[in-house]
Amino acid sequence: MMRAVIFDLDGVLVSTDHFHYKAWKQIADRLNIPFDEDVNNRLRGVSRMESLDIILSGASDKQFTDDQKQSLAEEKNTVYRKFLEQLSPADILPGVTETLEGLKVKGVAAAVGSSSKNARFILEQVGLLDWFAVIVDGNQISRSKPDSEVFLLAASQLECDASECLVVEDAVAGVQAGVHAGMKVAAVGDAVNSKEATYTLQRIDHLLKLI
Ligand code: B16
Ligand code: MG
Repeated sequence: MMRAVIFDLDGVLVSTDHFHYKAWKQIADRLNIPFDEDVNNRLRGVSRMESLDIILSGASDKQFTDDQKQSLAEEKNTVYRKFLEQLSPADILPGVTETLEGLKVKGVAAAVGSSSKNARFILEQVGLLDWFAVIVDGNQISRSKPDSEVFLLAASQLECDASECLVVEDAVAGVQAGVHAGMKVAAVGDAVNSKEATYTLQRIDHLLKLI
């Protein structure tokens, strides 16, 4: 029996990838490193520092110290946080509120499992914070998706077994993280082509039929 749904945040509940893109683009352009939507897609579900490493791998002729990388990541986050200030309830993705309402009616717990250190701020900005019994984000984990840590920690805080949790993910790395955790995974958005997902959802509220 499914007792909890653990939602990824970015790309599932709210989409902030255009803000990630604009913030990273400023830095990549200044450093003369190629950066486009394809590279940006590879950053989905991946931590900030690992995202920076992926971007910097496009400049194999340049070397960066750890301090320089730290400061580039901080610079990106400052620009990104400024964009996040524009978020409002209008940015909640279609079907999300109906899905959360449906889960509440069925008595199924809702949680968030996100790689983002800004997850709480984003949820607060769009007014979704109170819907979730548990929120595990990038501040509480040491290993990024596709590692299972974020989802296993959420399950443990929910006091649920992994087999009682369904993960909803938009990133291939996130689908893998859910599978590694021993959970069923519903793929939405960019992840629908993942062969590893248990279910593929054209609309997030269709998950109510799976519970
Ligand atoms: P931050 P998710 C992820 O969120 C994003 O998909 C990914 O692009 C980003 O690099 C990562 O959070 C870290 O974000 O810089 O805010 O800590 O999809 O796991 O909710
Ligand atoms: Mg995501």
